Amino acid sequence: MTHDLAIRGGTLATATETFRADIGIRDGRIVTIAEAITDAQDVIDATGKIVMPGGIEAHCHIAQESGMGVMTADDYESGSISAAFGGNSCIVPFAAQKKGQSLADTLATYDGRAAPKSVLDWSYHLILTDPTAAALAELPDVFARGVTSFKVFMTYATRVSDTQFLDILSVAGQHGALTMVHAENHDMLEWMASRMVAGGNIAPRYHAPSRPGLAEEEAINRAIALARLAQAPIFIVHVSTPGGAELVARARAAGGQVWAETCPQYLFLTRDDLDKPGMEGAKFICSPPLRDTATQAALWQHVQAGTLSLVSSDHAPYRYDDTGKFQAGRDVTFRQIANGMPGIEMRLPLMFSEGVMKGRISINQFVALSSTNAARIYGMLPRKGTLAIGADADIAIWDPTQTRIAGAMHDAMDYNPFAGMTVTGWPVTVLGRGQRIVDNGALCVKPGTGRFVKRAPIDLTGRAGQPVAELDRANNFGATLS
Ligand code: DUC
Ligand code: ZN
Ligand code: ZN
Repeated sequence: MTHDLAIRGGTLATATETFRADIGIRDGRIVTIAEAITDAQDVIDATGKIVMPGGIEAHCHIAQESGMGVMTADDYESGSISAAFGGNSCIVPFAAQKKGQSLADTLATYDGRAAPKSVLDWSYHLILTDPTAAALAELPDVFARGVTSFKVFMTYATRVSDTQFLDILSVAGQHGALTMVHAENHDMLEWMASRMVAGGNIAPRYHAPSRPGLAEEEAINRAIALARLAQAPIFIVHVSTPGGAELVARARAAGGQVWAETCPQYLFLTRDDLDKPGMEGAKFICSPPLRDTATQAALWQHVQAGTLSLVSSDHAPYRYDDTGKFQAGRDVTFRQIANGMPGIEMRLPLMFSEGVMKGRISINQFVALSSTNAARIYGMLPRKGTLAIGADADIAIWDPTQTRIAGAMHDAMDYNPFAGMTVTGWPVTVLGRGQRIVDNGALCVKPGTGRFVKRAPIDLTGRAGQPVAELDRANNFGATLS
């Protein structure tokens, strides 16, 4: 049996083991894992390198208009290329419904943006901003297409009411789909931001105190309660507070169908980064906002303990110019500045360097946080997210000795919020379905190489969920709930 490609001499790392083996690839899939593979047409020498499943970037905004109507700087070409240079072999950005838009039209719009351009395999999470009865009736078709996760907002003009949230959770839950949520209490944010601005506190740095951690904690608590009542799984995106993470930990310890992530910006940056001269702080405006070093330490503990299943970039690229951050002008309050920062290429090198190299997490935890858990939660295992016979040969080969100082990335951005940081360990080769996407600093494929990934429902095995007494006919006088 010959192989199209063999990766030889490397140390393999999965979410559970680290071992020495060669990998043999045929027709884009892993077909052999053996001590030595000698019959391959093409060979990559991975001696001294770590061979891992390619990263899955499951929270990124690409070719998407924000709630304020600002288009991201990255399209699927630059976004996927930047992701690949950062060690990823698959991306799951958002397809955002506009008010009045059908879900079929929403997905068709994003297919048109992704298919001709993505160098990586991709899927979408659907953002539901207009959950009308007609839109909810379309959800089964969306699941059938393999889009098995949805995002809703508890803040912004695109927020859903608690009733709408319950309806979405309920329909999603019936189909095994996962509802993702941006959890911040809208009214608390509005009240604080108006007081800030009324008091003349308009510089970018006031973005942070205008969005108190308490607003996140309140919303996470409510989101978990709503999901419990709807008996549906939920995923809390970009957790930025110790209190929020503790609520997730508590629900999970009780068997709740609750998952969550944090992002590098909450582990590596603080609100002091917002306090730069002039408007420089605008580069660090993201929501939830940057917090403090005590928060960083607490979030690391939750990463280590497994409360937080993923560390995702929340890549939301708006340039430091009038196409992005300053689309409403420069003479504005922090409230008019576009919300979000880039990070799709830095996520994994930062986590490797600060996590694995500094002994905060094992290499296997790194693989879980960067790839395997995303594949499990978003219905892509065992095809993606692991090194196993039959899996897509989506592989990242890392040089653990390479040290770089973070600078310009391959995205379409004009700044890198992590610029100047020293990172040790860098992905040198990334394969997508056995094909070299990036190799030693060079892009090896044309736009459009990626394929849409049809995803399965979330695997709820081992998470029984938390009961609600009033849903039990023994406790509700035998009521029938329709
Ligand atoms: N939420 C996100 O998930 N990304 C960018 C901005 C936001 O509020
Ligand atoms: Zn969000
Ligand atoms: Zn986001």
